[in-house]
Amino acid sequence: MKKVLVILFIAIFVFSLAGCSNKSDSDEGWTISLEGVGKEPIKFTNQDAQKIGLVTIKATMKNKDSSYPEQEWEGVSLEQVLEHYGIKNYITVKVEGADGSAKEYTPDLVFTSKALLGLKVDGKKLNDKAGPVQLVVNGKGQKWWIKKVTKITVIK
Ligand SMILES: Nc1nc2c(c(=O)[nH]1)N[C@H]1C(S)=C(S)[C@@H](COP(=O)(O)O)O[C@H]1N2
Ligand SMILES: [Mo]
Repeated sequence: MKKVLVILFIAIFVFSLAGCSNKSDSDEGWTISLEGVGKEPIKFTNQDAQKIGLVTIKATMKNKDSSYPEQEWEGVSLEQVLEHYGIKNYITVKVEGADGSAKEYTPDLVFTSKALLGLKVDGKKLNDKAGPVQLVVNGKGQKWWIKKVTKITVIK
């Protein structure tokens, strides 16, 4: 009986280790509600982001004295996300954070700013205040960089 227990414990230990090692940073689970596309909200997950493909861009936050350094952001292109769901024409796309704070972005801004659902900055996961997903809006001021993105609404 003792032997069985020992083997059981070893098995549980080994399985839990395997579970941990399988999880890479970018596998961290998150869901963003994508609304205004179909009748029901779409659950856009980290797995969907991987499917569309992650990109890396250099981005700077605009500042009056332009003293913000350029950062390397990894994430999924907002434009590609919308294209993935068949959205070509829209008036604006609204991006909202967990606190309910939101901004609207025109297709032109999405394109020129290379807007990204950012997952990593300079190779590091985002902190709890901003992550797991922060909108990256290259060249725009920090009020546009919505933290803790939870909802995206397409306004057609
Ligand atoms: N979710 C969310 N993101 C946000 C905001 C907010 O209120 N909620 N404010 C924006 C503005 S106006 C600023 S100045 C920065 C502030 O980030 P900080 O609170 O980490 O300094 O976040 C931007 N992103
Ligand atoms: Mo701000």
